[in-house]
Amino acid sequence: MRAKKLDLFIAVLLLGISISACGPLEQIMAQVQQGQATPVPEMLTARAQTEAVLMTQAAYTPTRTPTATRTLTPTPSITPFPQTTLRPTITLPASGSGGGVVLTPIPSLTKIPAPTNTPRPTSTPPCDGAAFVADVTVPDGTVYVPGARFTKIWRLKNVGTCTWTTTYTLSFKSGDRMNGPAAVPLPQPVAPGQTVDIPVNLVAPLYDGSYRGDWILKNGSGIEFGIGSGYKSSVYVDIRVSAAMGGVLFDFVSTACNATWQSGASGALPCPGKDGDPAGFVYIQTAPRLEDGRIDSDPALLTAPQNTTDGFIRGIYPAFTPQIGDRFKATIGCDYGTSFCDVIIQVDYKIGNNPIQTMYQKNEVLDGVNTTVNIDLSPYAGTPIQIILTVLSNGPATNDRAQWLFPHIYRGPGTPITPGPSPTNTPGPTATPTITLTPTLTPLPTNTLAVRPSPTP
Ligand SMILES: [Ca+2]
Ligand SMILES: [Ca+2]
Repeated sequence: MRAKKLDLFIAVLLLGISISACGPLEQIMAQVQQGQATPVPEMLTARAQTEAVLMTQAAYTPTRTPTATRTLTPTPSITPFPQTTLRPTITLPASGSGGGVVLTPIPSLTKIPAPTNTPRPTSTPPCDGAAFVADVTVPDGTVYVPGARFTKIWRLKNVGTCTWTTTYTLSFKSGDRMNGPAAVPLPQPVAPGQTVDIPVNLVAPLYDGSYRGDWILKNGSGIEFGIGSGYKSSVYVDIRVSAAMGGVLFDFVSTACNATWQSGASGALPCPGKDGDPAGFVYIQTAPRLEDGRIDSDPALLTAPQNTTDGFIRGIYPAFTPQIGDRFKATIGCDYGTSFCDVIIQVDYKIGNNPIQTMYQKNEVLDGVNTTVNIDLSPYAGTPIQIILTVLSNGPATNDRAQWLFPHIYRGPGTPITPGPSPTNTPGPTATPTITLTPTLTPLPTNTLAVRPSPTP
């Protein structure tokens, strides 16, 4: 129907044009009349109708038939192709099926950069604002053996308008503290635009896993600020601990109060003890100063024998079963600043209810020199032994203050190692000077000492 009406309309139009212009149709019609052409029936019909229209034109004004409102067949709205999400797991059939479909794998998810690494510049820098520059040490994911000591250093830039004084700190905020301090002061003032390296001494946890600690800057008033958007983000240290690499198996400092401390005085000594206690005392030094005046980042045990001639102090630790290759390590000496010190330092041990025996001994005086202890425990492999840290006053006990810098048992990585030099991958920075290496494999007879406490006080 529509088509016919449209044809008619077109024909009328054409006729209209041809009538006024005496166009080709008129000529054709003339030819038809002269028998020179055969009329197309529709043409004739059209003409007749056109004439009818023309004749009635005078009768009424042609209401211009509103051009048939073109009802557009609603073209199907273009539905956007559903976004084909190609999962990496889609397995395409082997080629040859002729499909020729090439699935472009979605680019792997881009890791959103950690907030700490994207300092966002703002137009108006605040008084206190920082930007992360670099991990100077310990890049993310660094693997450590359990108990390893390491120093994390962040390089940060002052992008604020205020100078960071040394009252500013980098403070622990959240996550795993890794034996770190609550806060470290900035090592030097940092003017706007300058960078600073901020070191923090940390200890890897004792169990396998991933660990992260977040740290934030604080100004002199204790107000936190950081890096990134709004200068609110912390910086972090991110490590992994793997015992497969070996590590510190026994820390005699952090477990000091698990030991039983005794001297010639009656009863067990308190732990930690009180400096100056005439019965003898033990406590932990967190930033010990060695005989040469140097401050070490490892903790130490300060031990003083009972203040009497031939006094002693000893700490009997819980039993431990060494494996071949395990080593007892420590640095020993006298406490810095002691006016006089003359002690005998011993590593003793006890198996079951047997008498105490000595595996190592060394006379220490305050001479500016410390001694490195490195004992192979292989002779005791498979046997539960109680290691005993002992200090004898070697005569008068006045000012006898003995220092044990980070005594611990170290196990090398991988398969058991044969007795020999200590593994080269000692965890953490070796801050202790190697003065003398004393691998005393043969336990010394206990009766070589003129002065020695009786095993049963
Ligand atoms: Ca002495
Ligand atoms: Ca010394």
